[in-house]
Amino acid sequence: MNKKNKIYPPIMNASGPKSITEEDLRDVAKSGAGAVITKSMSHCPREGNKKPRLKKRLDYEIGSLNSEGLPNLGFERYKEIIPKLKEEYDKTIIASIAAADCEHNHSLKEQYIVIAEAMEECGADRLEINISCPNIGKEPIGYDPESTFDLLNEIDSEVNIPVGVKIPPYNNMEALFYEVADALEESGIDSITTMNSEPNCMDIDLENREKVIRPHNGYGGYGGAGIYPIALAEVNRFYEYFKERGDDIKIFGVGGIKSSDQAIKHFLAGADYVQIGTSIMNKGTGILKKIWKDVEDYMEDKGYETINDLTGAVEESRGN
Ligand code: RRO
Repeated sequence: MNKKNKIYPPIMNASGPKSITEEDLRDVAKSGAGAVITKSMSHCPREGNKKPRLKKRLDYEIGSLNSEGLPNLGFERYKEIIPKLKEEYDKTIIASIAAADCEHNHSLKEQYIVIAEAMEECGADRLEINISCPNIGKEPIGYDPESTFDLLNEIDSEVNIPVGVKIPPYNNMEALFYEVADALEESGIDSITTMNSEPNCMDIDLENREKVIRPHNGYGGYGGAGIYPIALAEVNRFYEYFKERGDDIKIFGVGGIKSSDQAIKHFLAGADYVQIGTSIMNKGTGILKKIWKDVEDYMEDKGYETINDLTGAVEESRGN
């Protein structure tokens, strides 16, 4: 469905760090972000997994590890916060939606739909449907092409705002990549956000010989610097796939962006927008303005007039 909404500047926080509380969201809204995205919200409020569940800086600054377990205020609370943000800041608001077992009778699909409708009603400009959380105990929907199609197609037909989806990495799953890409294309969605954290990763504290996080036997989602080459390839693979088929599905690139260099590479690989998670968590929302300024300087220097000219401009290696 064609329900366009342009975001400028095309840089924002990633759902997760700095996006749970009203204060977090105001902090992003006041920054250089072109859009504000919420932490994925569920039907019921959730406390999340037992701590320690987050290691913000892994050794050698190679990224972060988390098994947060979807802590959030529950959709009813975001329904109150979003209209305030809309009124006070001139920013696109993206509601990230997930589903998890809680004390009521809705199926996971019903939860997504109830929340999606509530978000449209309260003025969210876009949705990002999270089907890739690595930390709530079940195989993410994003690894099942049929359920992915079914869920997204239904949500897209229920709301009149653009529907995006946040997907997991498919880096070593060639056949699944094509099945999911087909499902996404056929579902009618507006955009994809690639990628969520790399699932089932681990680190050890050498001093006390303990795993650094506690839930799920110490395995969690890896984000930040080290996933950047994986994310870049995911962005590029989807970009090329959609381009070849003539699809206008927009791409939000996320994974390992620390400075303008990585942001520019995400755009060159095919991203229309970029999101930043781990670096915002570690350095604050002020980095958004700085990164975007450096991207603009690069564009001016290289003679790119708009970000559209940069998106997907990477060329094959000439072997130099
Ligand atoms: O809250 C989390 O554990 C979490 C989520 Br919902 C997600 O989508 N990705 C992630 O790395 N952590």
